[in-house]
Amino acid sequence: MAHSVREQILIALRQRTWYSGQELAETLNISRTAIWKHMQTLKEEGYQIISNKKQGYQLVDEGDLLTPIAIEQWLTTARLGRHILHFEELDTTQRIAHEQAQQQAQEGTLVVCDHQTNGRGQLGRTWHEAKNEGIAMSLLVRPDVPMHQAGQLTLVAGIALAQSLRTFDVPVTIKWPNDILINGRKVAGILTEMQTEADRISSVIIGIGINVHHEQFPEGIKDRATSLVRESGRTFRRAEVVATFLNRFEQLYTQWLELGFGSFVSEWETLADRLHERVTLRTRQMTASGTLLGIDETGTIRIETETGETRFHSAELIY
Ligand code: BT5
Repeated sequence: MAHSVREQILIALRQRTWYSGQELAETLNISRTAIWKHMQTLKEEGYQIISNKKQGYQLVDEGDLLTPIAIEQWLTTARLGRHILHFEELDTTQRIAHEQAQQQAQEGTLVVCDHQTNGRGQLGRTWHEAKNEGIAMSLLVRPDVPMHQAGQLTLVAGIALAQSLRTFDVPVTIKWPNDILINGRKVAGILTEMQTEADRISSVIIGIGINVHHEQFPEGIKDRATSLVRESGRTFRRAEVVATFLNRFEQLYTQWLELGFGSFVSEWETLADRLHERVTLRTRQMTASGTLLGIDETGTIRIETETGETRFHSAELIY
């Protein structure tokens, strides 16, 4: 991907403590005045850059930006996240990702935003976002698999998200199928939506919302929601969290395409919340209680009820 001038300036500034304006101007083949103007814009965007006449410019802190260049510095993927669309404010990243999918955007296109005003959950529910506090992102993939397997991507993304958050020492677990919890409270949610053509998958949009800096949540979710900062007390850079997820997800996505979902069952179970505990589950038709046994090689949940092992393809755990 070609870098903009500002991105090239940042890449240069990251390489050493001081960079003189003259040297930057020569390297990028633009005037010193142009360099100065780009520096002002970068500062307005949130980059902390100091300067003095003798030494030039120094990048002191990159802030907590979700810009492509901020994400890219942590990215080791080959395909995923190599085309990033960043918005300061948006109704929902899912809408833009669907549009991108229809416009033949490449696999791995990522839509991120700092303030999502109308975030979507499953079944018409909403996802709460506070400006610059969390991560709202939608990833476009185009898996060549039968349609009925697309839902497994929710579980694969959940494993990748849980594993990547654990690398930050946060004790997350997965509540089947799409919630990531810390100490029983929801820290992230996943919404997978599919576009089809005839009877084939043309794209899958994996939407992920992660609470990062939130100290408080609105009425209605405040007893059930939490954030990475609240549970760990440490600081996070959202761009690093996004890239760490993408790095992991690319590996697991490839594994899923090559080996199928069966290869994830035991890993999922090690991350599962309330494994071997009693849970209650609701489907459209009924409510059932029993011991959570795990999942099968298609991603279906397995519960030991009074009548024996029962598998549910589409249901919701209630707790
Ligand atoms: C989800 O739905 O958990 C999927 C959330 C996906 C959000 C991402 S953000 C990027 C992309 N763009 C979108 O528009 N959406 C995706 P569900 O399992 O239906 O859970 C929704 C329920 O979680 C709500 O009804 C609330 O009870 C609760 N909830 C809402 N916001 C929350 C938050 N920030 N933290 C924890 N719980 C929340």
